[in-house]
Amino acid sequence: MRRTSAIVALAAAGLFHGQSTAGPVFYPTAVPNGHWFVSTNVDRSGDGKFESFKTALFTQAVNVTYDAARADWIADVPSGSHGGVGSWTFFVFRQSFDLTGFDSTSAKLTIRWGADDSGEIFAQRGSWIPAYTLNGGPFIYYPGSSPSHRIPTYGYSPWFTITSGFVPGVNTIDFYVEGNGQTDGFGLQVQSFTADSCKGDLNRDGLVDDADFSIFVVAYDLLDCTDPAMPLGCPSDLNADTLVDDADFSIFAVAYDAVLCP
Ligand SMILES: [Ca+2]
Ligand SMILES: [Ca+2]
Ligand SMILES: [Ca+2]
Repeated sequence: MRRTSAIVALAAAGLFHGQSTAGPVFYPTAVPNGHWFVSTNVDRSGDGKFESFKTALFTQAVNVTYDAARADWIADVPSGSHGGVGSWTFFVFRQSFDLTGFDSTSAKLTIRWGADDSGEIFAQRGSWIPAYTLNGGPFIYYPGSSPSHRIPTYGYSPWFTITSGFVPGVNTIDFYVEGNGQTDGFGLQVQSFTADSCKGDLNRDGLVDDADFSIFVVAYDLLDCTDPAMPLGCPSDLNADTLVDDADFSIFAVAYDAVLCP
């Protein structure tokens, strides 16, 4: 019992200092509420046109209900339909997520996704190839699809990992999908999302400043990461050698000088 109590106490101490070792959070489309939003524009003359996508009409996205195999997909309405084939429907599916307290240059997001329609230019499916853009960066096509080799996107792609294009603080990813007006939508699943902690940002507020220094000096005085008073995970041990000493202070000083997390 004593051992259990000690572990609980250590965990509580760690949480109190904001030193949770949890990674950043990105939501699959299975849980759209509060996380996934969609800007929808129906334009019968807009087939395949980038200009037809609007980013000023965002509403809460909802799970579609027309196909049990797509229970975790989303659209602006449960039917995913807007007047039938030929009512080209331009969706921008958006999620914003927060990397505050993390080193954005180390972020790795592993996902897979699918979209209806596929831009295959037959059977009146529309001609836009589904693609995403992270923080306004280049558009990245559905895996394996390109203007010269258009493939169906109606099921989940292979898993792939996004390792660049992240920025400090709040990030935004947009998926551009053109539906043909009938049973349209978008699905995304998440395998993992990881990022290193921002070195020196011990209270995880996106800055390395005096508040962090106050936390660091306490750990520096304790020195040994195995000291029961040390916060869980010994986050002030910036070079991971089980001691909080001058070597860590040197690293801390560099981050403190930069103030903003990378
Ligand atoms: Ca469709
Ligand atoms: Ca901080
Ligand atoms: Ca150390």
